[in-house]
Amino acid sequence: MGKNIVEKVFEAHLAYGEASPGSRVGLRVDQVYTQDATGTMAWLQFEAIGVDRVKVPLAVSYVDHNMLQSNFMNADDHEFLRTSAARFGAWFSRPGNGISHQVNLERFSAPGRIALGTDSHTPTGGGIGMIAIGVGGLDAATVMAGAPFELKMPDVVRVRLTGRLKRPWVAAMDVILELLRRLTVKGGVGRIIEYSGDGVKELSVPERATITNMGAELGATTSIFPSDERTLFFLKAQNREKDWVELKADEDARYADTIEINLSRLEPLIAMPHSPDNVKPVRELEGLKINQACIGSCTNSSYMALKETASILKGRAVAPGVSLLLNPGSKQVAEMLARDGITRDFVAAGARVLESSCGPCIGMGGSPGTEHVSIRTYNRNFKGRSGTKDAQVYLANPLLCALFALKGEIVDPRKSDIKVRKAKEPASYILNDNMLIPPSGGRTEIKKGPNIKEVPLKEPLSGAIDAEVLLVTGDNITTDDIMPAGSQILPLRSNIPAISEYVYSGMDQAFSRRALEARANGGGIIIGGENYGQGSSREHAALAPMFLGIKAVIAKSFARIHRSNLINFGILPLLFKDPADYGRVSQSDRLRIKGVKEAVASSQSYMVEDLTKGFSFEAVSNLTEREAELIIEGGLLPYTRAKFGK
Ligand code: MIC
Ligand code: SF4
Repeated sequence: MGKNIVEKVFEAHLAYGEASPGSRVGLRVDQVYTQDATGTMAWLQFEAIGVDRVKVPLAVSYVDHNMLQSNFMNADDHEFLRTSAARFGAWFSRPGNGISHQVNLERFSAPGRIALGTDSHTPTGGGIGMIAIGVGGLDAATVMAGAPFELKMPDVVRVRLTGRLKRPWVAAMDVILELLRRLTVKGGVGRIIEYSGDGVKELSVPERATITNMGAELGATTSIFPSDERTLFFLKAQNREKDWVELKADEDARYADTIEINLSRLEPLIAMPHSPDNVKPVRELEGLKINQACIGSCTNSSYMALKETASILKGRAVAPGVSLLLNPGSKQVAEMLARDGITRDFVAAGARVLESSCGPCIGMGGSPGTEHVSIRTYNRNFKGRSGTKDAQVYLANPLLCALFALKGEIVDPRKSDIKVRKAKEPASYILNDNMLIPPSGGRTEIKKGPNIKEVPLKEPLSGAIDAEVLLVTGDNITTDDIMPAGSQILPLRSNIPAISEYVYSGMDQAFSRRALEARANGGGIIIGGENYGQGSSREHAALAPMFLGIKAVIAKSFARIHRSNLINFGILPLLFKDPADYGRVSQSDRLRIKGVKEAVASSQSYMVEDLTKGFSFEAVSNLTEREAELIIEGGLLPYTRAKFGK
């Protein structure tokens, strides 16, 4: 029987198990990369495991999120990351070198390999034919310490692309917006998206990477393109031809499902507040005034995309009342834009040029004003994520963002007299790796600033949970809701006691105070709806609740990375056996679950008594053997220490 690309790559990396949907597989990982906002914890955890040097062929520590230095904290973290990379044998990508996903695509990604990254947009590497999966910091740390990466083999869904992106104002971003429109933010859960069809060869690697990057918003484990002549062309242009291998599915490969998209028929699309799947054709929003346009980020920062965008801005001016920001994805891109006068076109039109970092995407500067409308080429528009609670954030391709910035409002681009000049894919990129520090001998002393605190540990699981419901949430709660980011909170990522004060602060100011009170009295429980914990890989959305004494989350369903993070920190993720029971539990109810340890170890079924209302309901956990062990031990750190540490 024929194999699809995912099966081929998984099989070539099997440490144990079988690459068939639904079974547990252990994978040998080729590359692990961290970014600073999740990386400080990952490297502290690596240190706590007690292994001398990283045990994967390639590890890279990037700095791209916490770039605003309004006090000592972020700069101290950068220094910690630099010295820990040197100590433990990782590459270090210095602040200014760019956003991890973009730099990794340019300088390290390779078809047929497996990479893990401590960021949910790691699947950007799927654009080059790499299985690239976003994980929590602790998962990355254990893999760097020598463990295989274990996961339940997802279903593989084929997206067959036909035609080509020939309509003006349509770009790669519209392909993924179309998929989000059809599948929603839950549509990819438990699945890997594999692209195929004649339309694939019409897309360059950077365009493919835009699509796989934002595939994270589908909830998919990852997305992958074949590796073909276009892949070879890109690798040659990066002087990495030797990393190329061909990768294609067999003719008779099998898929769980097939979705067809005709690229020739796509029209310009836009995601409306506050979810990337709230997609409409741009024409339906004609006339909406905008205050801000942001171009760049890890989603839409390729040299070609920005060159085409500059052709719209050239010789024109941004509308009064609109602030246009540019954050190029990497130093390589920024350097080429400068060399070719493209930065000049942006600046001349009135753009504010930011450094190569995440910036406004995560509220690290560039926050919109009160009730302002911001249109962005980024991948997420969750409420409040921009740093402004009542901002209205829309997502669209860079060509559209530039056009709207000039017009001051959303217009139907097809009626515009402005012509976009197509850019040719570069046959060579500027190769200047002077901000990438290779691994060194390992005698470096690790420097920790005063804001860097020890990783808290949880005690092993006890026999019963008797705790208070601290919050009942709706569907699609994001990790930005659970553990907000932004310029005030992000610098606290290496200080769990301090960052814990902000858990759920955007939704409920009093949450952490109530949780701490409950901690002294059995702890807390959170009730969630569908797709609980979607979005980022930040393990702080589990680690900080653990610190606040949360014992369990009972939800209708979980997002993959967040569920793993909960388990990694010893918080029990339970599912309502009957989703109708969700509506019966209220905030402040006292819940008791007896025999927890036995249920985790064997039946996976739990009788939850609502002591306040006097009824019981059933919950289940579907934990694998390893996950059950982790929960019992109090999380992955104590477990790994015992297994791999000194
Ligand atoms: C995001 O886009 O949400 C982030 C910020 O990059 C996160 C990582 C983090 O919270 O540090 C992600 O995507 O995983
Ligand atoms: Fe950075 Fe935004 Fe990309 Fe996350 S989505 S890595 S915050 S640019």
